[in-house]
Order: sequence, then structure tokens, then C-alpha cells
Amino acid sequence: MVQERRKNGIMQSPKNNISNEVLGGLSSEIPDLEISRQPEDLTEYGRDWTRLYPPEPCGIAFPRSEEQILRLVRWANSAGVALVPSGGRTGLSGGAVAAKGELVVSMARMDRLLEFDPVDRTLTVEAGMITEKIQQLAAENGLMFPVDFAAKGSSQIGGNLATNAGGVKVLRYGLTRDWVVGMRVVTGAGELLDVNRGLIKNATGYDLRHLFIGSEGTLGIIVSVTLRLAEPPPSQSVMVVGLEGMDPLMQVFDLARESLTLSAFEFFSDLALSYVIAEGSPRAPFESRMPYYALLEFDCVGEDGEAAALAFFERCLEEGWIGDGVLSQSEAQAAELWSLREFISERISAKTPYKNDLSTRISQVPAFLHALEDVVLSRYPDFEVVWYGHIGDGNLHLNILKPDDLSLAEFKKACESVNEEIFGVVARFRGSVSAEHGVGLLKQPYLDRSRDPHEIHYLSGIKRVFDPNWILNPGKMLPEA
Ligand code: S2G
Ligand code: ZN
Repeated sequence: MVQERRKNGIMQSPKNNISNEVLGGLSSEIPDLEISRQPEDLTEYGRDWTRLYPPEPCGIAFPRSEEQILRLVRWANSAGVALVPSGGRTGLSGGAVAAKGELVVSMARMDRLLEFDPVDRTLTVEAGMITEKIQQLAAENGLMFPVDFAAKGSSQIGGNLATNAGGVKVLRYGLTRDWVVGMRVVTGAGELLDVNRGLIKNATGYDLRHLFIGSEGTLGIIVSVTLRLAEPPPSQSVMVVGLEGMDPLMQVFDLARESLTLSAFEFFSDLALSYVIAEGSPRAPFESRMPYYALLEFDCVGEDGEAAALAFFERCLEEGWIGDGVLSQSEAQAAELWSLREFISERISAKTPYKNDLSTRISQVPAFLHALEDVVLSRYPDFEVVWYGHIGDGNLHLNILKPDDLSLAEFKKACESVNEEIFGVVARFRGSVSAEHGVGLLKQPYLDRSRDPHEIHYLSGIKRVFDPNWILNPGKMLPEA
């Protein structure tokens, strides 16, 4: 029998060799629970979109009911097995990576619609439902689920809650947490909580929703959620403008906020654009190429709407902030313009980007961008650096692309050596080392750049309350127990 080390009550299973015995105990405990140890499942379900940590789960459980999840978590507490909750696996910080022999709990089999209430204007769904399916169900009922991002076709709503997903419409509609009015969660202690029950108003103590939302699977496994839905906006237009530099970007943003009703304000660099259009579709937005581009989506109804958009565009030209631009004339063209922004992540993925997902207050963005640019230019002179993000929320995605002639290990080491300076800038601007992608494994070593030591102590205290044996996602977000 392989020697097992018990630390904090969790069996620190060596990789994939004591799990037959452990999993045998699970199958007798919950005979109808689907479990896979197929190599392709271990790889596919043992990781998210992060490619920096080799997946090494001991198995993948596919629960089909709240009851199975409850019994699985209770078994894991008694057997001392670490669990990694897993949704659409589109995470970018390693939050759903099982790299230490943990058992993955995949929500792939729990994606049912439980209720649509036309009076409450709410959808109640199981946590494994794909985000885009929720958007479709809302639209079929004349409403809108307004959290939107490129990965919506693969991500699950449970994972969106676990990271409090943001995306491209935060400027107008806020974050995932703003749309949750109820949720059922199995805590790490193996207890079921029925949180807030769909109420708009409920002044009965701490609002536990907002602990579980953004907890990255470290406090509980979200089983189902009740979402509030929004009124769809009036007709929208999309404009892409070319910018001479970062400074005009914020002047354009200020004028856009004053003169238009914005749904989104995104930006991306010309290098990002070159990767997106490299395959021939979509095409560049206009003839001239500029260092940076802003994409705006806004209400545009009738001639008045068009006139306001053109007045905004002409003012930006007169001020010398932009060099060129295009205004969508159809939904198809609006979608093609959006693809210039939404395809960035996918089109640079072959270059194994080292991702920084940073934020500061909007008022600090110009100085923040310059301070980061100074670090990047001095410390990454030979690397391709792609800038893009949700500038309207103060959120900047800084992706360092791996040179083909550099090994992943060398590249990761080179990027981490610059992190100290990057996160030093973030701390100086009182910003966040993870604006929307979560902390997971990737940003865990830098948590203290955004959270004070005594704050982290409270976070660990909260973890102990909901997951006393520290079985849920150990090592993610918080330091190991
Ligand atoms: C975005 C998507 C993930 C990435 O495009 O806004 O949040 O690759 C990102 O950074
Ligand atoms: Zn983003």
C-alpha cells in the first residue's frame, strides 16, 4: 500500500495510483454515479483553457442530481479526497485544473431548464447549462441575459458564477453577480443551502450569494441558479475607430460616454487585429492600419441615433483622436465588427499566451496603461505583446505570446520574472491582479498584491466555515491550508 500523506485531513494522493481503491469506495457509496478514468476524459475534464499545468486527475465524476452531489461531497470529506468542481472548462487561471490527483466533479450532465417565470422574469437552470443556451432561452421569452463574452458557447453558468464572469457588456449591465437572485449550493461541508430563493429584497443577514459567486469552487459546488433577466435594449449600432495611441483612447471614451448610450467600449492593439484577420476572415475594418482600435456598441434608433453617432465620429476626427472609422449598417456588419474583438483570444491561443487580466479604476487607466507599457517595452523587448480589453471597466488583457523557439518552461519563467514588476504597477495603482478571470492557480502567488494579508486571513477563515476539511479546490485562489 503506497504510503499516503495526510495533510489537513486530505489524502495527498500521489498521482493516479491509490485512486482505484479510493474510487472503489465511491462507487460502492453511490452505485449509480457515473465515473470515468478513460485517459481522454482525464485529460479533457482535468483542465480548463489554461495550458500551463498538466492535468492529473484520479477520475472524473459526472453527477446527475443534487442528491448525488450531496453524497459525493460527504463521501469526499470522509475519504479525505480533494474535489475539483468543473463546468465548461473555459477558465484561464487554472481554477478547474486537477494537477494533483484530485477527483473532478463535472457538471456536464446537469444542464436542465428548471423554470422560467414570466412574472418574476427569471430563469432557473442547473449549473451545467451553457451560457449561450441561457441567452437563447431569455430571447425566446422576449428578454435578455446580458452577461456576454467570447466563450459563451462553451462556458457553463455555474462556472460564470464561480468566477463572477464579466465580458463585454459590464459597462451597461454589470457582472454575473448582479443577475443572480437565487442559488442552490452544496457546501464543502456537505450541506445544501437554498440561497435567497429568487427574492429581489431580503434583508435577513449576510447575503451568502456574494460569497459563493466568485469563490472559484473553493466554498461549495453550485447546483442550480435563478437568474434575473433584462429588458432588451433598443436597436444597437457598432462603431470601430482607429486610434493614434493610448491617450486618445480615454478621450474618445469620455466623449462616447457623454454623447452616446453605450452598451460596450472595448479596445485592442493592431497586433491583435493582425492575428484575427490573418486567416482572411474577418477583414480589417477599414483601409488604414492604426496602433490601436476602439469598438463601441450603443443605442442607435432612427435618424437621430445615426446623427448622434456621426457627430461623435466627426468630433473625434476634428480633435485628432482617431484616424479612421466605420459604423455598422446592418446586423451582419455589426457581428463582423464584433468578431474583430471576440476572436482575439482564440486566434492568439496557438501562441500559448501568458495572460495578465488586470484592472484599475477608470480614472487611472491612462497612467496605468503607460506604466505597464514602460514595463512591457523594457522587460519584453523580444516578445510579441497583445493588448486588448474592456477599457470601459478599467480592465486590460495583456497577453505575452510565446516565441516559437522558446520552450514553455523557459517562456513561463521569463514571464513570471516580469510579473513582479507588472504586479508592482498594479499594487501602485491599487488595482487587481485578476479583473475577471479569477485567481485559480495562475495568480495565487500574487493574491497579496491585491488583497491585504489580514484580508486573506479572513478569506481563509470563510473557507474553513464552508469547507472545514479543505477538500474543495485546495491550492486554488487561497494558499494551501
Ligand atoms: C476577453 C477572454 C479570455 C482571454 O476576450 O475579454 O476575457 O483570452 C477575455 O483573455
Ligand atoms: Zn475579458
